[in-house]
Amino acid sequence: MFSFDLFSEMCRCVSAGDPHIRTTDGAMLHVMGVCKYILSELKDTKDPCAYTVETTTEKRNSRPVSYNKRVDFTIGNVVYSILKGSDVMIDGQLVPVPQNLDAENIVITREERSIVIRHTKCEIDVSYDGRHKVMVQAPFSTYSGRVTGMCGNCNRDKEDDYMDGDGNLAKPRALHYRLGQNGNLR
Ligand SMILES: [Ca+2]
Repeated sequence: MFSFDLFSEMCRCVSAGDPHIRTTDGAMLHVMGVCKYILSELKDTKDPCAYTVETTTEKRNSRPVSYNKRVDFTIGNVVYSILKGSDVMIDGQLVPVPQNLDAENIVITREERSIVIRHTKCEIDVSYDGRHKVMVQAPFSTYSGRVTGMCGNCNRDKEDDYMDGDGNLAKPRALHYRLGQNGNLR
């Protein structure tokens, strides 16, 4: 039932392709609409490691699906963005890579094809290859059961990752989310 051998100490989620999301608990979600949505979030405002990772998708060519075109990682009231083509912005301003921001505990590097934004204190990694693949990784010990968003709650139960926008459990096999402009799924 469980399949976390490789990443048992991490909550790890990938959104790739057109896009398919493999949640932290191993569920597969298929998101085809064009919108901005919350991939992963810890909302606890008292926790300095609270964060939000949002992705924005776009149509490409005439295909009836969509692709990740941008990821926004918000932590400590700063928004770190990776754009299609791998440009990086901090609070909306383009910045060169690499960046080592000691005060913010942020390191931004290029690793192979991807840009990786790492919060060193909270141990959160957010990466985007500038084309379609977004990855979020955070420690299981800190975030298990506390996070929300398309990536699921990282409680090692994949069945409860199939939630619709109202928090109702959807049938896994029937789950092909088609989101509208405001289809913000949590
Ligand atoms: Ca779960």
